[in-house]
Amino acid sequence: MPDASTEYEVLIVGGGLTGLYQLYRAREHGWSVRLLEAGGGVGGTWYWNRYPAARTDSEGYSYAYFMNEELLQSWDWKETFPAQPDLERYYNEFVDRFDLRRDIELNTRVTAAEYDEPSGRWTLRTATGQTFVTRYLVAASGVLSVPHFPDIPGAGEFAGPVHHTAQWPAEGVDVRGKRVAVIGTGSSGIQLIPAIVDEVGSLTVYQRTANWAMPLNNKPLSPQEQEDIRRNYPALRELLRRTSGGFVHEDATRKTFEDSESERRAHYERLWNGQGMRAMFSTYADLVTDPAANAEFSRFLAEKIRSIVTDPVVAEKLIPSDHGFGMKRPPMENGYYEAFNRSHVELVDLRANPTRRITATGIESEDRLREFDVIVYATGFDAFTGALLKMGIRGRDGVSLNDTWADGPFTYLGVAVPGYPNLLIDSGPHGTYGNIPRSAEVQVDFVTELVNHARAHGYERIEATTEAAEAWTAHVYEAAQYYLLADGAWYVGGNVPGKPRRFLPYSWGIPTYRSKLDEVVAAGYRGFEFA
Ligand code: N01
Repeated sequence: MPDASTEYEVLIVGGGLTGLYQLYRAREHGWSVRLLEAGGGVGGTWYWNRYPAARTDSEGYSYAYFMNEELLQSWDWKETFPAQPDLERYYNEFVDRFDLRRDIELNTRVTAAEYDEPSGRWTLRTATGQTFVTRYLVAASGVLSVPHFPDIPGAGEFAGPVHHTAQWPAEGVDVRGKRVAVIGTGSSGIQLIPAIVDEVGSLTVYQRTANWAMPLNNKPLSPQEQEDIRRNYPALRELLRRTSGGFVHEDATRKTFEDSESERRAHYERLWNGQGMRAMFSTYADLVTDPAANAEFSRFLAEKIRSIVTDPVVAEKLIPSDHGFGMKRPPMENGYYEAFNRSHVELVDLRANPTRRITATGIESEDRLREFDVIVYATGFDAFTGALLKMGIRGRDGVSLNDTWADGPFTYLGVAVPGYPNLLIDSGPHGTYGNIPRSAEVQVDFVTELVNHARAHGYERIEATTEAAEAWTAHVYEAAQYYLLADGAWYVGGNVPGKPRRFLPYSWGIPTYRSKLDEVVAAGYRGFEFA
């Protein structure tokens, strides 16, 4: 453990897949670096989200780190969509293989980060009372890393165990024969519900907004498929660089009504039977831009839900009425709809039957009190800005980032904020977003070269100009206008009461974002000032 006076050139906050990759790059370039991680282990999302059946909906081989051929060749993806334990193992193996662990400080949550203008240094304080000083503060604190707990009256009164999917205990939760409530039907709830349905005594699902889920269609990978994957990494890398989300799914080029009804139907069926996020990218080019096209696909999905869920009243409740497919990030499911055919599963529609309060024994709704042994919050995250705004960041003149972003984030390229010199953001608002390792590597590589540029020229300070940040922030919002978006989506801040409604990620895809960064570099880091 470093003593209080230890100073680094770079401190990375966050030991998830983004921060670990940043640490790898930092090492490669010989920076004096340390990584601070709040959790007791590495892996970020894949350390915290240990709920049953937590897994990616990115094909594992597209989710790998691509910068080291030996690493690529030495890891076998056992199933198409790896589960949390496999991914946690992957990040631990990565850290050990490249001897990164000696630069990682676990159980170290940053609670304050203050910039000192005269020295050009950031001082970080942690929840455990440590102090670190650094020239560059690199935030890799994640976009879905701060769990959101809804403010329900009486929430602290429940006498039994209460768990959030994103803070699932490592020893697991015993739900066998128990009366379990799950609040929330986003990707986490939709993965969890079928995974525990066989074990619980009863399951009550509290749904505020129905969601469009499609089958994940996960399957084990045979030794032959694994070998093919290892051989085909060069081609895969090119595909992932080309597709808008950095997924294996090609972006659709045809529009919905260019196909006849029967062609469309056949295409929709193929998507339903396909794997992962394919429908999000490969349905039709106008899926999330043309309301009629969107309604067409959503109608198809509604029919699917009606065909699976035997109780027509429950089926109608499970069909979203306030947004079409893709207007929110769609969850991928494995037996979710079927779970509602089980006699011990109840769906509580919170719009028709709101929660009054939580009591010592259960959840009291308008109609009645339901008693439980365990309550699970699957209520999502304070996305994109949550982690940064919880870090106590103060820039020049002690100005708080929370004040600077009171009306929503203000950034240049999602990487830098005027007034916050040497704060560089690897994962946050206004940056690129997609298959996370693929979007993260673009941003991390840019930040790495930006710091290298400053080092090579003997600069000690990097800061975005206000004009550049104004133009980028306006561009992020303008870019999002082309898409059909659900009001309550977490990527517009709609899931957290009081959060400014702003479109949070950059929406024109990873290749476009990468080319914008390339232009900035080619123009001598236009929009940045160095001193
Ligand atoms: O969170 P969510 P999540 N009372 O925000 C409900 C990634 N991920 O953890 O829609 C009652 O999507 C809320 O209702 P509403 C993925 O990117 C990926 O599920 O706001 N309910 C919603 O139903 C995903 O999109 C995987 O009306 C309340 C739910 O809680 C992102 O993480 C797996 C409420 C939250 O859904 C977030 O997913 C898991 C309240 N007061 C996560 N407040 C993969 O498969 C909120 N809710 C890769």
